[in-house]
Amino acid sequence: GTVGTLVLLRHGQSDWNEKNLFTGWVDVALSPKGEQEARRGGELLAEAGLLPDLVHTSLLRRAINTANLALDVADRGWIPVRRDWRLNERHYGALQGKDKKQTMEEYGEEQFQIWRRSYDTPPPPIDPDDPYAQTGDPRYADLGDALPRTECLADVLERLLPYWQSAVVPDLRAGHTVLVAAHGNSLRAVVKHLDGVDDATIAGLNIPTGIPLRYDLETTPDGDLRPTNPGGTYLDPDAAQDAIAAVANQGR
Ligand code: DG2
Repeated sequence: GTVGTLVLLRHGQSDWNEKNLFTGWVDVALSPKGEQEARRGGELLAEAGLLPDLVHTSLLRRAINTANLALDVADRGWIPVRRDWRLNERHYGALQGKDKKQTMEEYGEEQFQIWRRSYDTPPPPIDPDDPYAQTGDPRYADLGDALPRTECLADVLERLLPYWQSAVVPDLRAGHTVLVAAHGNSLRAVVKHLDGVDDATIAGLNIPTGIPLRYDLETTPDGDLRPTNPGGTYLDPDAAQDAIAAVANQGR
């Protein structure tokens, strides 16, 4: 039968989304437009009567603050929260802090798209002394030598799934409405897993900022969770269409 309801929410526009810079694990703030998108996300939740019982976020302020703004508008700011680095954005390696358009011009469109969207080719690793590396950041102290220096989407899936299975799935199986506030590429990993998207097709799938994506889940005969609405349902489908195209065209 039907179990819980999952709501995926990519954070609103960040300062570096606005400036068109590769971000990854750099902890940038929401832009004023991003804060507005987050509040709009909360309105959409309230209008749909889709009220989260629990929220999971990454350790990055753009996701944390998006969840707070959206939930406050929906009068759900009081629900329990869990945060984990495993929901962080994909680590963008040496590209962190670089301009997307300049990178495309310097390395060519093909290499640029491989770095952004290939399933298993990571960008070059970041130097631990780079100002945009996370060396010494106390929130990652537990990772020690496992602190990523770059990641491809396959790496994100590998580190995200243990948290997914141990923390998010139990909340869904308990019948809750679960909000996951995260990032373009960490949410692409979730969608790939949930919808069983193949490695080539996932390259063409983009997640817009600030628009809640709803999945109703049921248990398969094997005991896994699968969506009754494959691909999910955006709460504002028209806005989602335009925003998805904008993400796909970044750098051009
Ligand atoms: C963006 C995604 O991540 O960039 O790291 O630059 O969702 O945290 O803003 P987010 C980044 P693209 O992979 O779409 O270039």
